[in-house]
Amino acid sequence: MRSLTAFAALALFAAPPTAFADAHDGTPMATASMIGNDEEDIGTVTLKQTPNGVLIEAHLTGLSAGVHGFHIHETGKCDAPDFKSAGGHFNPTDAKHGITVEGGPHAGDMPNIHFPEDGDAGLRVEVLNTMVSLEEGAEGYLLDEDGSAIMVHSGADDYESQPSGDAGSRIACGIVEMK
Ligand SMILES: [Cu+2]
Ligand SMILES: [Zn+2]
Repeated sequence: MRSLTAFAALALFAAPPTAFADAHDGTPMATASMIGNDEEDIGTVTLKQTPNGVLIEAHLTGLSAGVHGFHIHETGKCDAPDFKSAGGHFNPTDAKHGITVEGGPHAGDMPNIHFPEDGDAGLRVEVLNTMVSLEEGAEGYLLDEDGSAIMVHSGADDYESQPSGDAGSRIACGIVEMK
């Protein structure tokens, strides 16, 4: 009886990795819980690996109406209120900032998001980032030693100013975490 119990315990130990792979269909996924400057909930960002990049879907609430810079920053640390702890833009290839710039963009540069005037229902955004990866060892791996963070800014990224698009202060931040 004693040895049977031991066997059952071993089988349980072996189970979790399989269950994890099944639950996610083998596709690496990550999430970022977004917080504002007062650590309030600003919504969620999910990241899903595809053969062609990482599909990023944001559901954001409680932002001011207008255009906001939307980036991936280089460190997975969101210390309110200023979120400076997240460092600069995620930039493993030492590129220049900006979608419209020769020699750009940073891997973490993404198009601006537009929060509506009547934004009670929040905002949903989907964007494919072809320069980052959730696969360990791949170029642009987001979950490297110091991780990475999703960031929303007070103003628009002008897509050209160095080093970060003159997008104003950081108003929402979320640490990218493996799901
Ligand atoms: Cu940013
Ligand atoms: Zn940038």
